[in-house]
Amino acid sequence: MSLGELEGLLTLLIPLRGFNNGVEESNYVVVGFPFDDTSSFRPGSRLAPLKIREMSVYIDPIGTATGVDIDEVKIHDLGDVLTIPGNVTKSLERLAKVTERIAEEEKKPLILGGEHTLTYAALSKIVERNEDIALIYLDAHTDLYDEYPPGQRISHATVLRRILEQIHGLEVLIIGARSSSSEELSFAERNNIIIVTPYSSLNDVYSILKDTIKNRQVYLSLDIDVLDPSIVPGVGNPEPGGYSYRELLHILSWIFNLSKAVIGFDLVELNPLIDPSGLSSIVASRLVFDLISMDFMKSSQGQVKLISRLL
Ligand SMILES: [Mn+2]
Repeated sequence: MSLGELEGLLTLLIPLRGFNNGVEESNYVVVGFPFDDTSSFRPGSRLAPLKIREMSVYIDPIGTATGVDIDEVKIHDLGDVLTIPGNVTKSLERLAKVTERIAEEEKKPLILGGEHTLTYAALSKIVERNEDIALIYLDAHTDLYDEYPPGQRISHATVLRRILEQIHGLEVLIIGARSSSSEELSFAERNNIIIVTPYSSLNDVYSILKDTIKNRQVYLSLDIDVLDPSIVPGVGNPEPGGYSYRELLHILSWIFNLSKAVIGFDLVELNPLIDPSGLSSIVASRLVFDLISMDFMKSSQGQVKLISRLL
């Protein structure tokens, strides 16, 4: 990848875990999108990419979910997109351009938000290069408002609606939602979108995932507020009743196993400003490692199998 083409669009203070693998040898390309211009409640997620990288230095390289040593995986950190605070359109255009370059090089993008609005820009470029994708959208919220707040068409509460308007024929499954509105639910009903709540049994989640993915390629969009706020209090719009970390990892492992491949991911909505203990940021960092580790396991061993005994 020629970084020259992206000159002026990126900045990097510290790379994830200090990884300095070259882009050519890496399968995974991390990029941050420090953007929270349309946060409806409590802004601060623009600081998440930096915080996730900071915490990534302090956690151990092997997570017991997969047993993969993250230090053995080739990961390149491109840095953060230089967003323009106050200019939503231009900031999203920049992310779209960066994502397009990553996709052109056939690398897997892992985008660190920032708020959920980024999925609109990133996914549009992924879809251009890959037909027949299922979008698995893990989120406490349904993000299907037409305008939120009224007058704002592009925001983290409207992002999924904008995606569905722009990308025709995209199969979407929302998992973990426990907060919505009648406006959003009637849109979902009109568009045959299935919304699975955390009160559904995990067996049912597996069946619905299987019926939705049908061995296709998947783009995985993970709002960290899908986890319970007792583990991740540092989010803009917390909702009780979320998944435990272990439940989430089981669900993620099924997504990897049921899909032909996961071709890109984003992790959004961590807000370090309301995370004084650092817990939420540490969970986000571990989740980045677990996502990459599961993808690495699927690519190298054919399936993800969570480890019940390490030794
Ligand atoms: Mn959310």
